[in-house]
Amino acid sequence: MKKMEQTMRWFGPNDVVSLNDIRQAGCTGVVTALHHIPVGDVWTIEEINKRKKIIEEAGLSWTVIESLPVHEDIKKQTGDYKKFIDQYNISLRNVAQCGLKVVTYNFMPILDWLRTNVSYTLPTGSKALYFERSAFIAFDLFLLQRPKAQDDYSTEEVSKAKSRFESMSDEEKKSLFQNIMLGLPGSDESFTPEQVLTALNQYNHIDARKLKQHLFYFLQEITPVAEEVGLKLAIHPDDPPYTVLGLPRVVSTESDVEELLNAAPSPANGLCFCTGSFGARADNDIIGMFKKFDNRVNFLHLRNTKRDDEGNFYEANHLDGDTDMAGVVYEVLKLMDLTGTSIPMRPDHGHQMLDDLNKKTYPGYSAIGRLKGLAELRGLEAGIASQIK
Ligand code: DNO
Repeated sequence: MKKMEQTMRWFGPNDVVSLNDIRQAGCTGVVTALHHIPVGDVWTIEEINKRKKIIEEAGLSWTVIESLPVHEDIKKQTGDYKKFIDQYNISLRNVAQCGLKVVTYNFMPILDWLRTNVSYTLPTGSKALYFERSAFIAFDLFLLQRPKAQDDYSTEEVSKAKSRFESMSDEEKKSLFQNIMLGLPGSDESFTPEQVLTALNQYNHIDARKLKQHLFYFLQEITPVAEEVGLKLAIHPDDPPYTVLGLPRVVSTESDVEELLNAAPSPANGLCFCTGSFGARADNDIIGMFKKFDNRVNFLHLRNTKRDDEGNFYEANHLDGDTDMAGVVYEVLKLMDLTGTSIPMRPDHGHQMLDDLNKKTYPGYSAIGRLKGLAELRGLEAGIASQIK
């Protein structure tokens, strides 16, 4: 029986979690990107090979890129978007020439993932990423002061957010702002509310239908190149999987995925199936979605969330939470058995625990928390595999 290809994300030479740490966790490879190259610029063969060499010298392989980011001009179809698509295609050719196999990317406008608290203390004392809806609405209404934001929320939500905001200390307000800004590219810099509002304004005339057209156009331009050079594309779902700050989000639901896969019907146009992102939405049937799109799943992010009725969710242990992880892994194993291929996966995120608590890692990317997640997933896989032989 085929096993999932076990990897962990590595943020490059500045990551406090080293390649040796990742190797000791039992991974065979890392998932990484050339984070120093500005979004939109070409990844040259020289730069890709330089990074590949460092990884291979540590006894690991690099087959999955996360991410080859998409320039905002492409998402908005403004400015130099055609040039940026051409450059994206050159990068695809280059990474394929260097032997890489899977390219992860997303099509979320401006912000990537979004949480209100990146160190939410769980009853065990470990820390997790948390999305608290009232705090998020408070950010939108009172810190960012986005014009007409009130229209997006119910009267009850607004009044709850107001009391939540009034209960926050200045310190808490400051960290709420910083945490939400972490999802912005280059988020080590500090952004002002004015800068964020200017970026948001540029999407005023772009609704979900239009953003979908831009995505489909992009897919139709890049899929033939990916197919020709033997690469698999893997689009990451929106996180969280719904509209935020008035921005359209178009990779959140089963029907979104169906449309984007049909827009360029090739095995090269596939998914990064992130159980954590899709799973933050109660109406996403995760196992049903996996079964429906399984022949287009090019990469797996295994993560679990626990939702409540108010729209809050935190990142739970990998085998707890609302997603039936055993059910997902069972389907993955059945698929890999049928196709005879191994799908790369990574334990997505992990709690900050034990020595992680004394280190400053990228939010969600602690060493021990991810090692725990990986170990649990590996055990789950072995147990299920032994039963379905
Ligand atoms: C968060 C990640 C995302 C993901 C990108 C892919 O932890 O899963 O930032 O890497 O959306 O482009």
